[in-house]
Amino acid sequence: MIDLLKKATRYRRVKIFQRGVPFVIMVVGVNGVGKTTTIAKLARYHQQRFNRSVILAAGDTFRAAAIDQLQVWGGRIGVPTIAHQPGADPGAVVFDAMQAAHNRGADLLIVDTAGRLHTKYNLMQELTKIRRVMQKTVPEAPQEVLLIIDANTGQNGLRQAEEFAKSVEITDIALTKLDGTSKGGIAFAVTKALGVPISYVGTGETLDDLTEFNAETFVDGLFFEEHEGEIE
Ligand SMILES: Nc1nc2c(ncn2[C@@H]2O[C@H](COP(=O)(O)OP(=O)(O)OP(=O)(O)O)[C@@H](O)[C@H]2O)c(=O)[nH]1
Ligand SMILES: [Mg+2]
Repeated sequence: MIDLLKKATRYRRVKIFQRGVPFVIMVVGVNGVGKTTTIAKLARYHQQRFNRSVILAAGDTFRAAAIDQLQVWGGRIGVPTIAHQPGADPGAVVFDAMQAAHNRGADLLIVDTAGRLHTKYNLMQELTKIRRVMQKTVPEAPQEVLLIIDANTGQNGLRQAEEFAKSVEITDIALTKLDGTSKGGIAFAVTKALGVPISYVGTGETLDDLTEFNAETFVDGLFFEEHEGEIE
């Protein structure tokens, strides 16, 4: 088990940041898994750890609150958020954001997306379109497609992952809400099914609650919790 996680981590795609070319992270996942929060955490991580300039794109135009939420986070961490009106074409938002990233010489653009799985055909179309729009400005974009999975979703998380993998090539996974009751056992199933590494772990609602995934720490966590349970 641990070997599987380690192996996936080893084969994690090398991230190449080129000067003058924005690195684009497209964040996908179903409603409520923690996409927007993880975007803010990731932006902060890249700012603090690598001193990168970041721009956010409010590609989830489906709900007005989603746009506001991203803008609030952007304000808090001091990064610009490119947004249009609710209901606007996500492709248009992403196009503007790509231009902004390019013109301002941003190192990193992180794109929020809507996660409505019930309209699978639309989801597929939307993600494909967003990708195409990105590639008009940066042919290799999105360099990272980050699937967010809520650690509490169990087997359903696996189904979600497979569904998204049909629409877009997932490169990385972030497992959120590991601070809750779940130990994140779904990590094994998803890594195995998609052959994609878990890169980040979310452990809370604040900006600092994001860590790089470490297979050993993760597996230790699984057993430590079980052991505690036995004593009770
Ligand atoms: N405990 C905990 N809560 C989290 C974590 N990540 C996100 N949340 C919470 O989960 C809820 C949903 O997070 P969002 O970031 O809005 O999720 P989303 O995927 O953008 O949701 P939609 O935009 O509605 O699709 C919020 O209350 C977050 O604070 C985490 O790692 N731990
Ligand atoms: Mg959101």
